[in-house]
Amino acid sequence: MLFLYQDRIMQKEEAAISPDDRGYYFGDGVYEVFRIYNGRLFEKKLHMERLERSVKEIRIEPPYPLARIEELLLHLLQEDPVKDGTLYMQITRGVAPRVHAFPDPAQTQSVLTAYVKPLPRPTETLASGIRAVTMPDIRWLRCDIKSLNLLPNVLARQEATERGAGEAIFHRNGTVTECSSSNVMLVKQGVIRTHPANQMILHGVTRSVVLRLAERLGLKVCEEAFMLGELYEADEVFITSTGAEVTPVIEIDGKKVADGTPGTITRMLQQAFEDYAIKG
Ligand code: DCS
Repeated sequence: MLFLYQDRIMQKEEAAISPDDRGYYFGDGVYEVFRIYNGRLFEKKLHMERLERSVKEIRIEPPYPLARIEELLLHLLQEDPVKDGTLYMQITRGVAPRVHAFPDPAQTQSVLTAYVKPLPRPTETLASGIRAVTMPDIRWLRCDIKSLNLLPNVLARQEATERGAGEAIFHRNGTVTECSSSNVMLVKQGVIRTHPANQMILHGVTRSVVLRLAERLGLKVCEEAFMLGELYEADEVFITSTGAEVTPVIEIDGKKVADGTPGTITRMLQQAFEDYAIKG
């Protein structure tokens, strides 16, 4: 497997990541997961813009200008082509002795790594939907930054898995935010509702694509938070993410969503997403 380390492509086994990397000590870094459809990076611009925001917000100076980073990622994909897959990339604050405060920028360079991985589309769960469980959102208050610190997300997804569910839906005092690695939307009386893109959620690329497609289809969209009770009472619920696309949620905390089958608007959005992303 090929691996991008700074501006060099190597075999993954050859990459030597320092134990003093601040990503390893503190999760002091940011990441992106791009979807690859038909050998091309999907919504590259939105991912690059989010990356730019993430590094800015945590005050990391990327090792190269972002335009150069984009070139490096494209070059990696050229060297390691896949039809359907993902490109994972991260930037950490770099290598320095373990001290909480930032290292001297004159002596430290941030570290860029990336790789490409084949990943088929999740056809089974797209068709059948998934079960979800709800959990308190115990994350920090800057969930809009795509940081490497994912421990609450990891614990939540593990608990969901142990409870036989495919995703954990987070709430803060009953207000639904998003999920462990996806955004969540409901449909009630024909209106699509999802948490506004503020500091409490990650501004998902798939979320924004789906909202755009919904509007194009003439569907009503409302970016206002909703409560757990409204989630249970929804006509339809679905999650969106780079990996999950538009995946129906058919059961929450052991209770069926409506009749327990994927909803009509969810199906429309899945189709619109497929037409837009895959058939192009
Ligand atoms: N919310 C959280 C907490 C996420 O981690 C993700 C993506 C999303 C929402 C959806 O965002 P995108 O639509 O831009 O994918 N999580 C990435 C991850 O960690 N693996 O795959 C996607």
